[in-house]
Amino acid sequence: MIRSSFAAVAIALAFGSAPVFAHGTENHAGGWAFGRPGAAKDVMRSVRIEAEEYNFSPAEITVRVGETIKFVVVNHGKLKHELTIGDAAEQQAHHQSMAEMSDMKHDEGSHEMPANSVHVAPGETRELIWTFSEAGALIIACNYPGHSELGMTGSLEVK
Ligand SMILES: [Cu+2]
Repeated sequence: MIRSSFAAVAIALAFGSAPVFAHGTENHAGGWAFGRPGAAKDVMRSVRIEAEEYNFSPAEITVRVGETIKFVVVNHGKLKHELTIGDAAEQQAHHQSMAEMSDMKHDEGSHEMPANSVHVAPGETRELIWTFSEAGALIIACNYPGHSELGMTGSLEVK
């Protein structure tokens, strides 16, 4: 618990965001400040993201305000990975919630993944559709414990 808190703070610091101790946008019923889950019929383009231990490629993505993007996440690694879209506070909140769960719970799928995340098993390809409503500097991250610290993060700029 202490370790994961430090890790989350490290992520927030690494991305130069403030405030470090802000609570994430956990009130998902009220939506996300940076956008919303998109519909397949609204997809304007796809962005393919390759995941492996421990990086995303590309790690720098730029989208435009108003765009609905289909992220196609391919896991070439030997471990499960996930991709979460969010601001620093959102990433910190999800990082902590995943750190508090056992692997067994991940496997059972008992953890309800928020709509801004997608889990991808080794060899699988999964999609995440998102509509970006506001300009800003977002982050993509894999929040499996330890992964973002080892490099599974990237920048997602909304222009
Ligand atoms: Cu990962």
